Amino acid sequence: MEQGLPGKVASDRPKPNSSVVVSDISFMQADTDGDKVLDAVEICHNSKVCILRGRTNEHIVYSEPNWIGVRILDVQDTDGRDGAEVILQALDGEGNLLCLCVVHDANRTIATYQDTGWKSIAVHVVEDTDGLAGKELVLLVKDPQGALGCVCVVHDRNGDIYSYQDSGWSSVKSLRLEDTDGRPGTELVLEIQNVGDTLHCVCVIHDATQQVTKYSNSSWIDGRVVLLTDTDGHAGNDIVLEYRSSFGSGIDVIHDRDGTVRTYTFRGELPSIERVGPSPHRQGNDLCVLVEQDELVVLTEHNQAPVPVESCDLRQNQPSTTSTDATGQRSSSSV
Ligand SMILES: [Ca+2]
Ligand SMILES: [Ca+2]
Ligand SMILES: [Ca+2]
Ligand SMILES: [Ca+2]
Repeated sequence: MEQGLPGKVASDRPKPNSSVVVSDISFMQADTDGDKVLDAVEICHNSKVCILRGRTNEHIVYSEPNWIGVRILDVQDTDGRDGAEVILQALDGEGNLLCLCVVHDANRTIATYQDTGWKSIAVHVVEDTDGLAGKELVLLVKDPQGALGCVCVVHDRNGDIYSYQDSGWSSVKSLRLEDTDGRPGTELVLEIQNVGDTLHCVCVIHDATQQVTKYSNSSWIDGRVVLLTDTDGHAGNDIVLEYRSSFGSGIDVIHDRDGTVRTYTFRGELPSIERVGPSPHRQGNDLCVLVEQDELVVLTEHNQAPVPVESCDLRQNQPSTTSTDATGQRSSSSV
């Protein structure tokens, strides 16, 4: 935990089930100067970053005069060049954000990222989103009322910040990182709610091409992304959405690779996905789903309509490399 920081920092705490970077790192070892020898990174004097170079024992202090508090969020390669960068948030005496800063120890510089609109940010992940060397910083920026300002991606390799936003976006219910299009770079899969707290869209940010693909349906009352898995045998994970609508319920399988959606509708309450396993007909996984309380159906790309089955036993088709737990959800998937 950080030392001596004003209490306001606590409001930046992540909500459960979000993937906000929570590690307030007070000490860690990483090769920060790129010489392949571990260096020691720590918060020192409450508001400075100190690096002890492993090879030379040189002690280097990084700080700015107005930094009153500092949190180290992560240590990762963000510029694609040798050495891991130190990613930090610097705060003023009131706990307000001064900057998201990146210490490039290899060349002894600090890159500063800030914007007048960044009153509150949560750094969600450090991940390669653009398919180019170095990991990007993914931020959720909120206005003082807590409404979503933007999803911003900081490209430390060249200093570019891409801001993704839409007037209909009120809050982000979940943010997952998956390759959904089979092309370089990890996509950001967002469940976005409108002001009424109902599902506005599943929106996929393709940071590599700076494009946002919006999947929405006016009949949705409520919905949630339950699974990302490959259902069609093409590169990229497909997005499985359960929803309630004015007509009943349904499952949408979103193929972000080509922007198509396969919709299955049911009369009753929300269906429940019982198992996920390799399709006997083709590459990709089938979904076995309990619908209408007691009917089992398999959703397969092979058939347009759900296929009634007696049981969800897909075991004979499962390759030994796929780990599937008791609920049938692959452990590698974000559920
Ligand atoms: Ca080193
Ligand atoms: Ca680097
Ligand atoms: Ca990158
Ligand atoms: Ca991709």
